[in-house]
Amino acid sequence: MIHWYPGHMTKAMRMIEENLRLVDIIVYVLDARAPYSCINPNFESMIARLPVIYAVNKAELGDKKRIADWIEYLSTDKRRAVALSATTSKSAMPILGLIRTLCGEKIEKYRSKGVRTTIKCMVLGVPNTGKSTIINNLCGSGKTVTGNKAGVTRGKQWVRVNDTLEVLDTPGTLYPKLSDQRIARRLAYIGSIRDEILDGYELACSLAEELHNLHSDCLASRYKVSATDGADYIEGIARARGYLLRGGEADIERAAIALIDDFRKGKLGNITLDDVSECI
Ligand SMILES: Nc1nc2c(ncn2[C@@H]2O[C@H](COP(=O)(O)OP(=O)(O)OP(=O)(O)O)[C@@H](O)[C@H]2O)c(=O)[nH]1
Ligand SMILES: [Mg+2]
Repeated sequence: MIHWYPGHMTKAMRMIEENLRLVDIIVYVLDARAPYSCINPNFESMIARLPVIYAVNKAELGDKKRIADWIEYLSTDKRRAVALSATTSKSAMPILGLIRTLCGEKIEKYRSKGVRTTIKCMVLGVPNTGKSTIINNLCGSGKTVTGNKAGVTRGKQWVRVNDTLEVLDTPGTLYPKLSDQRIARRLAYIGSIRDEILDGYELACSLAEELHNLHSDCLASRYKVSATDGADYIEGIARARGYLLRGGEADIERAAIALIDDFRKGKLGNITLDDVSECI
């Protein structure tokens, strides 16, 4: 069972709830490799009254067609969705236009009174999806701390993006009951769950099986192995790479780390695991 809901997330959830009444709009950050798995069921009722922009981030690592399907699915009257790669300069800028559109009424109300208002935006999402990186991209500077592991941001941080926009960075949050273990595994593959609490070998076996079912050739072309179950793939990767222990036994722990790392870095191709027709 994969389960991760440390104390700092309980605190973060409380902070998020308290600050929701102060904000006009939500930027909800999803990882393009598993957008559906990044949707926290606990947020739905909390954010129902607010306009939402789904930022489908790390898009350069995902599958274009599947991302386009998610953008279409997530876009409604009060909600918009945009694909971006926040590590690329200015890639997050379309968010500013969407904020202006979705908060147009408030901006107009104040403008008609001759007052300039500041829109307040909360950035939400599971850990490691790129929330802080998106804020830095919008500001054009490193105002928030980012890092390639889950749980980098620990407290709230208001950041002024420009004269009319302030954004609140929040710690990545999961939910107490990760009862759907397929979702839990996908969150683990993308680095939203602390690696220290995961069984790397088990995780790599299930990733190999998911990849085999989705695009078996991505494993064959990178590692020159073919297999039908996860354990055989990991063993094959270890042998193909020469990861051997004394006595010639395959170093499956090392092969497991290599597979997960390659997936996270996009070395297995552009992959989006969640598919609209399968998830909804
Ligand atoms: N490849 C890729 N990496 C990205 C992108 N955006 C962010 N990252 C990387 O993803 C990692 C996590 O980014 P953060 O901005 O710290 O993520 P966060 O959502 O704030 O994470 P927490 O604060 O832990 O919840 C960092 O290593 C970023 O450089 C992107 O568009 N593409
Ligand atoms: Mg952060």
